[in-house]
Amino acid sequence: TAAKFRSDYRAPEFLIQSIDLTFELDEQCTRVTSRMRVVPQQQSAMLRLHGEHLSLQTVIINGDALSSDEYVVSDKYLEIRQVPDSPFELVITNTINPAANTALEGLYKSGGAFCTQCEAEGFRRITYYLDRPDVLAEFTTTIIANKQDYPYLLSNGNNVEQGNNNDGTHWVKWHDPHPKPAYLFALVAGDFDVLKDTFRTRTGRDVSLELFVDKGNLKQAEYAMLSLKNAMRWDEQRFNLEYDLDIYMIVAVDFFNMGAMENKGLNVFNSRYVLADAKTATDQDFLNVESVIGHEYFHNWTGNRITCRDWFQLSLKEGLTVFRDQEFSSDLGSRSVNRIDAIRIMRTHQFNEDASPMAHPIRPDKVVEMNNFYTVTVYNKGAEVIRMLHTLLGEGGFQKGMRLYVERHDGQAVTCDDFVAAMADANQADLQTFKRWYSQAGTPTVRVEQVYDEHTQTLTLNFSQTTPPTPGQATKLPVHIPVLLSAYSKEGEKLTLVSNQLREHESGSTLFEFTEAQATVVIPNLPERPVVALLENFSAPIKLDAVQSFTDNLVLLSHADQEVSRWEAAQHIYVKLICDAVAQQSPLVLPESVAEAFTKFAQANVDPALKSFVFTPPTVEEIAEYYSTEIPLDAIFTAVQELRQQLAAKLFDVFKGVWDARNIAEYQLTGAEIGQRSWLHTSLYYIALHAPAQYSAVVAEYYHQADNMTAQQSALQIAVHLQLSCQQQLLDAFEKQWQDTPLVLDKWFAIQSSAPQPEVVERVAELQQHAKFDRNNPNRQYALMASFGRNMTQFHRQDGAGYRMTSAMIRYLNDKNPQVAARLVTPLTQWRRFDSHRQQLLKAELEQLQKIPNLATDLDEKISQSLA
Ligand code: BAL
Ligand code: ZN
Repeated sequence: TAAKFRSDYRAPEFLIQSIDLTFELDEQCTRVTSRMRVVPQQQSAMLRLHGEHLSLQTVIINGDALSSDEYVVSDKYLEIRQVPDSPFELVITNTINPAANTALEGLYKSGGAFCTQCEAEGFRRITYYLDRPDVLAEFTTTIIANKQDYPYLLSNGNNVEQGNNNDGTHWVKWHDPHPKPAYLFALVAGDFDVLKDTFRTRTGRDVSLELFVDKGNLKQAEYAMLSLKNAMRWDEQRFNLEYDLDIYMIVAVDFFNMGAMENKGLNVFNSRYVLADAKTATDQDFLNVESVIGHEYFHNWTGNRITCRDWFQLSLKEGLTVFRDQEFSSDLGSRSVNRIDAIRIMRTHQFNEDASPMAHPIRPDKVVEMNNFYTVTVYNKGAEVIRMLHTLLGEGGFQKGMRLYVERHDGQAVTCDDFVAAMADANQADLQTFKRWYSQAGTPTVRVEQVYDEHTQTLTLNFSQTTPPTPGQATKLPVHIPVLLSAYSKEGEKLTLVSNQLREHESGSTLFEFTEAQATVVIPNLPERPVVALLENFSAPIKLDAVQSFTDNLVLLSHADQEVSRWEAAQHIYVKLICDAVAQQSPLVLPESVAEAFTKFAQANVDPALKSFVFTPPTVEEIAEYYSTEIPLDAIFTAVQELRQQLAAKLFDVFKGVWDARNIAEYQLTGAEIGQRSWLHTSLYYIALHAPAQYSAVVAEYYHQADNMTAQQSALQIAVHLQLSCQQQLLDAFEKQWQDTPLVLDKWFAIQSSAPQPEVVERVAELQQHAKFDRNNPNRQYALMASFGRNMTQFHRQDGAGYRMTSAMIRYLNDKNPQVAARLVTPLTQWRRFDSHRQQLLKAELEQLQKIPNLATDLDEKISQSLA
């Protein structure tokens, strides 16, 4: 399949002013009638519409039916040879087969309901259209269906008319007054329970809120509704943005490739981001619901009102909206916890992608299959790029930029350049160098050398930056890096840093803007060598290469102002211990000084959530990113295990103290309680790791008395990942209790496939045969197979069994659901980074996959890129 290039963008030759759609819903044969007003933009006789997996029936222009020699239908397009050069009416009728749609793009069945997914290019599976985001039309949608099976018929905008027919069908007509691209179209038909509420906007308009869930699940929708109202209020208060329709609907479905979709006025959600109660959802699940509900709501302005000109600009809406949802969660909950979570995603998953054959800038230049670009790079690195703008401009400057962006571009389809221009113009800022973050792939490494001169009482910081080559980008330019830093005395007092190269920052840190390949920062008036916290709050998505002693890091762990900096200090210590053990091929030993300081920290009056993070060392996957070639996987695994064992042994009394002092009250979803639970479970993990025989029964008892899923899941995971003698008993109990609750059973699958033991490969193979493992349900695949793919040590087991099992599943999914298949192939594509034995096995597997007849473009792009 041919690649598309960003540089080839051309404005559309035709616009579609309005589209009036009628759906006669039927499982196997839904008829779609589309009446469009087409407006030619230039002299151009031929009109080419997108369309895939459709059966065309009729084409009518200005009332005249075309004969079949007046158009050409291929598997991708409908080309009408001759159309008028002034605005005309085009009516197209076609049929589709929703029941056969296992790819879950376009119109499909999820359980008993019809639903749609059109982003990025799914609308072309519904009808022939100009399926590109810069064609914005006013949509009217009429849905006709059997009333008994489908009492709710939903689409975007407002319900303007409805009625009954005398054949058992009924119909509803929806009108969306806001012109939108086709990817924001949605239709849902089914029978649901509905949770209703209202939200009064700041200008006093009442908006109806409706949340549709499977029958019997109403209670589990309450938290999502609360989160929606919080999101609506927050966007008014922090971003000055108000909702613009009279109704906002959310539908939860079980079969969904993504997390959720921001269709105008009618979000469709993967049920895992809607349904939550204490019995079935963990603390993290609740937080995820809040964040995804917020994310989709925030798209109403950043994505829907202002959309993307073309799909290369995806980060325009996604990076910005992730930034907005992160800020929402941080304003409502713990800012530090949210930041640490975001940093961990960057270091494990995004750094990995940036070092992979699919590395791409947040604004890609070349795309074969758009579905392959809904990535941690576009989303999470994209959000980090927005966060850097926020750091550089401050909250006030950033909001000024946002206001100008909305003022200039409301109702338009625009580019990342337009966004940066609004930020620059509103602040008279020069962001030319900054824009390289949009065009360069790869993770920059920033090296910092510190030299302290006692005589002049001066600290010199020598900065240098390099970005490694990535596919298609051999050489890189320096990027504009905001470096936040602070300094402390040995005793932990904060020092003031004054230099004309630095400025005070609203975060409490000092800001250095590093824009060249090299820079030297000289800071005078420091009577002693300071302890410096560098890249505070992960102020740029880079790898920091700076030598810092354990002693300095321990000062920061105990005294840094910001919790994130305290956590970072512990992480630096862990990384150094692990990498040194790997390099020296010697067992990892936790130095006494570190153990002592960690003990003090664990007993200090510190937020338990932070303690829990500090005692979570980096994963194997994260450490792997410190190696550019030939990842010493087995040695890293051993060192990480040794580190955990050392922590467990040397701090056993501390963890036991936390456990023994536990005070288990009734479950409450407050920040304080979440932090307490997390620290308690971390402590239980360590004592069970150190004394498994003694604590197996304790873990089992804790499991059985638990009244909430957070405790239940933690106990089960500890039992399984530490192979405690109670593990089978708990697995059986969990399975029995939750076999009919799919979202909870997913946890049971995921815990087993992410276990660190070698037998996990065989176990996953067995679980594929489990009666509840539905290969066509993306959530089941993500729980079992995607979790396994992230289990780096077992996925890469020496004998290649993990590779073979994964590629067999990819083979099955190739023509069933290519999007899911392409997600599973990612860990195979990184073959170049392993030893020659694994390289051979991986490469052979990829070469076999490449030969699949009718290989999906999603897979073809990733495999070809990897083997190139
Ligand atoms: N637009 C796809 C789903 C999301 O990012 O919200
Ligand atoms: Zn999004």
